[in-house]
Amino acid sequence: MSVTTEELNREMTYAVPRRIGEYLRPEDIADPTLKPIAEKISTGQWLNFDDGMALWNTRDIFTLGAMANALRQAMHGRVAYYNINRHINYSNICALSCKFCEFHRKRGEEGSYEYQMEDIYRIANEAVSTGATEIHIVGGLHPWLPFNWYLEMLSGLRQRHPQVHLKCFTAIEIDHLSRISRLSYKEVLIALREHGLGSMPGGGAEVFDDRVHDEIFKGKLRADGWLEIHRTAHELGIKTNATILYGHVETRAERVRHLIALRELQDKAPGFQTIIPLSFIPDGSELGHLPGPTGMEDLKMLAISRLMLPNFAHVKAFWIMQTMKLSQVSLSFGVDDLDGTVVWYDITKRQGVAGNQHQEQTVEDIRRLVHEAGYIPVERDTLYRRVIRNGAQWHVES
Ligand code: V47
Repeated sequence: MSVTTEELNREMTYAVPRRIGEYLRPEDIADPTLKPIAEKISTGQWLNFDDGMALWNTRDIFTLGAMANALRQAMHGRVAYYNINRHINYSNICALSCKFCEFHRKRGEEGSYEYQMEDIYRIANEAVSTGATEIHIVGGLHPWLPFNWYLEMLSGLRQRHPQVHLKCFTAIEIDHLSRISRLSYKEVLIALREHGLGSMPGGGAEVFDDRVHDEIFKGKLRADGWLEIHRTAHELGIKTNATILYGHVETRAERVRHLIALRELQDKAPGFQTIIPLSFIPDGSELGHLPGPTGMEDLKMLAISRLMLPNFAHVKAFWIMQTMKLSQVSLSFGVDDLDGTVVWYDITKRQGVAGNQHQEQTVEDIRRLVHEAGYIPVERDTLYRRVIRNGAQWHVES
């Protein structure tokens, strides 16, 4: 099934926001507790903490979905974005031992690994030869790699592949680089950008709450540090993403407060592109006894993220965590972006899946499931510009 240019152009008019009311009729709101919230959404008002809690407490998943979908459609029409990307997790050796994380290892521990520069360049070459427009690089807090190693990696990649966008390092890694280089956050970010950094991913935010922090990721950068690094990046004109890791020991109230903190930073220092709610995968972690979020909880989290963050352009379902089937359904629950082809992913692995680091979606599959859900697949680059392909060549729409 292919999309006509006319169809695409019609859908791409989302740049001029449509009226949310066109998509949300008062008679569609079945749960009366949601009526005042629907009114606020239709009139462009921001939702407060109590509204966020009411959204969590409703059992009316369809109305919640319809409200999130109304906002999604007003912003993006029926466009659903994906990209051709490759994740590189350069090492799992990490000074931290977060309880939710299955990825981290200590030096010499079974399963620890560290890529050589040549490995990284080889993977990047493979990715570019299969059409990747983005390389997403994150790793553990490596105890002995010097700051120059990171700069060399970026400049080596930029030299080899000038067209490819390098989305690298969570705020946790930026804090680590600042400590080992004795440079400020601003100086670290400027140096990384000079060597090829294009933007920052949203990882490491977890849940902005001291209780949760001390219980399951003690020792990691706290909320204020994470927010300060993203603010600094935005002030330098570096785009970033944001995440929330949900479905472990946090409460629903803590989730709502996390989203409000992100919204406030975006208001004061805009620069976030996308919120990515990360569904906790317990397998293999110290929290392996927890059940992890259900499908209902996943859909609610995605829809509530859309509704609480009207000043974020995009909501992404990261299919590695929400699964591809639920991500498809989530396109009608506020989600407009499905991340990308990924290929290899080391940070989370589901048990019982053979060769479980190989986690790849083909472009054909992504496009097929987007079509089937009634949306129009649009390949984007990291900065959400449409990618136009002509054989092996590609450029972005200006
Ligand atoms: O920071 C770790 C999370 C994050 C688990 O910016 C876990 O485009 C679930 O941030 N279950 C890394 N999540 C991934 C990430 C990301 C992914 C895709 C796109 C983007 C983007 C960012 O994964 C970590 C941590 O919060 N994580 N362990 C787990 N067991």
